Amino acid sequence: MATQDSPDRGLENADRPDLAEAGQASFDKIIAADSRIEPGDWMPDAYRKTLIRQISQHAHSEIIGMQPEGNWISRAPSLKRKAILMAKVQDEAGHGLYLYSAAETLGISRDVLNDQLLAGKARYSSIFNYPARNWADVGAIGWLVDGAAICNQVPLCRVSFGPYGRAMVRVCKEESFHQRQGFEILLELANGTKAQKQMAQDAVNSFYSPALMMFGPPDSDSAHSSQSISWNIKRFSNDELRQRFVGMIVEQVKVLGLTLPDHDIKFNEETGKWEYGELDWDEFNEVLAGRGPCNAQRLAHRREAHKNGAWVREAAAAYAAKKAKKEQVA
Ligand code: FAQ
Repeated sequence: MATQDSPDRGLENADRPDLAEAGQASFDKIIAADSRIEPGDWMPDAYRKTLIRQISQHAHSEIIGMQPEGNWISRAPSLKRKAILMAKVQDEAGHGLYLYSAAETLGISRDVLNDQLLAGKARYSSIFNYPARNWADVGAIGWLVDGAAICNQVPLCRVSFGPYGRAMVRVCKEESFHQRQGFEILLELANGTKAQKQMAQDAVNSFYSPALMMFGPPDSDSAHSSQSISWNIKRFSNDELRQRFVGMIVEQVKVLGLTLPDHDIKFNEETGKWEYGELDWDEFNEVLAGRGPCNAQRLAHRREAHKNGAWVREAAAAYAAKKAKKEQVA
């Protein structure tokens, strides 16, 4: 049983069966009114579990997602580009922190979540297991990866769980700047020499499919979608958001003077939906199984960074203890 001090306190309703009937009725009413569940409210165990799963995966994605671009801070082509990229990577650390905090309000500790990540037991977005090979890839990450993230996350501002939705509002504002910086990198390369334009095109070719796969498996294979939609966690299905994203980038790529590596993209007037070519879902499943191009490297790097940061955590804890003692005396 979870105790008040255990890291996963409050994860189950089993401790208070007397609250179940009234709690469920109140929860159903809040969801039906499209209003917000707050951390102190009764919620079904499965709702809490789903949110912890999604929010923690999202937080881990932000933290691991710092790596592909972080590698380029020291190699950015100018001081201005370096400053912009540093700000972006710092934002991602901040997003991870808001999200871990939102997950903590559900009764799980950040230490437990971090241990799950370091042990290789937690998921993070498939996209961050692809390499950033050159500066054009940094541009494609900003334009396509942050672009897909915005498309997925704007509806999450209206998620039924209060702390997650409020965190998303700020995250989305920052993601918009991230996407613009990526687009601008690609625009400059696309208007540069022939070789630079080719670099930009190669980067778009590499990141197009992995970015589309960020939205998750096709609806027919999405285990969690229908339940999450009924709880107002997801507002749209994976395929709906993927189609919306294709519609966005199909126009933006024209401004870049580049092309998308997919000849099957078209708007179907009858269904009102964007159609695109087959995606390689075997590749997606391989990445999810830990066998993508950079899975091992990303986790090894995170473990090393955690180890190297031990002295900072110890110093912060010692300072907090000293401060608390001082306040007690005063
Ligand atoms: N990668 O039933 P569904 C960013 C898993 S942040 C890995 O459809 P669901 C910012 C899924 O977990 C990017 N795993 O799942 C940035 C489940 O496995 P499980 C992160 C994936 O939850 C930019 C299974 O497949 N964003 O980019 C993926 O209903 C640049 C079945 O799937 C978020 O996390 C995937 N792509 O829908 C940072 C947004 N897709 O848990 C740095 C919040 C699916 O049963 C640099 N999350 N899976 O073992 C969501 O909106 C949802 O969780 C989905 C998946 C849409 C990702």
